[in-house]
Amino acid sequence: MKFIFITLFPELIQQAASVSILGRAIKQGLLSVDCINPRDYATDRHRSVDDTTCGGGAGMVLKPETYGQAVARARQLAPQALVAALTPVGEPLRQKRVTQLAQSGRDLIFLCGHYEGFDERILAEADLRLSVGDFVLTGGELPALCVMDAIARFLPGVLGKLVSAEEDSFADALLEYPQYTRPIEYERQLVPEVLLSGNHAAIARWRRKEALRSTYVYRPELLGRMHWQQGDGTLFLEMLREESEKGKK
Ligand code: 4GS
Repeated sequence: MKFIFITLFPELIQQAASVSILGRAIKQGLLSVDCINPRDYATDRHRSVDDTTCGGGAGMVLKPETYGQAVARARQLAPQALVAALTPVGEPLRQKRVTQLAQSGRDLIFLCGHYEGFDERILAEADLRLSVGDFVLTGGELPALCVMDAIARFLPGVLGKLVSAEEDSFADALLEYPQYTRPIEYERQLVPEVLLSGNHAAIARWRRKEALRSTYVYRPELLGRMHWQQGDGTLFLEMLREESEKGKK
């Protein structure tokens, strides 16, 4: 899969894409990362990519022409690509969209702004607008890297083992259960005994219950979206009873 970043800071993308799992995957040719700098299409003496805002007020706006030409170039390199703009106005990114984009097999062109907003006519080029959360960053590069990273995990060969269909947490909208490794005692805290029991059914039940607990405690709003499995009701009630016992102590 091809990822093309339209960005004023290609070095930020190239650095991030050069290490760890993504770095290795790119070396192996499992995905590719290219950058196109709108500044390369600026024509004036100062190579400007922004201008003052129509209607007045402080702040600058990214001009449409240079980004427009950069998108045109990106489309030449990846004619079937989807164009995604990173903006707080976009659809909040969730795992569902990530797997859908990975399965589509379409290349992606990311429109990254920096400091300032896009002229609305740049956004008209985008097939989708994505946000990584309700907060404001200095640029769209980190969000675009987040999107690529999340998709890359699903491309064949990128992770050691295939990502399972149920996929850690989130596929069924539950958080992960807590995990432990050795030592069995660390700073007077023990690994839960059941995990050392070798009883695989009991371990599976414990993990499911703790996933329900984490979600209930930390992200209760996710419970509304989760897929309930056979046996979840019992585990959930047990967990609720334990939590309310804790509250009494
Ligand atoms: C996000 C975000 C963002 C908005 C870019 C202000 C520079 C900045 N993009 N998810 N101008 N959150 N973009 O904060 O996607």
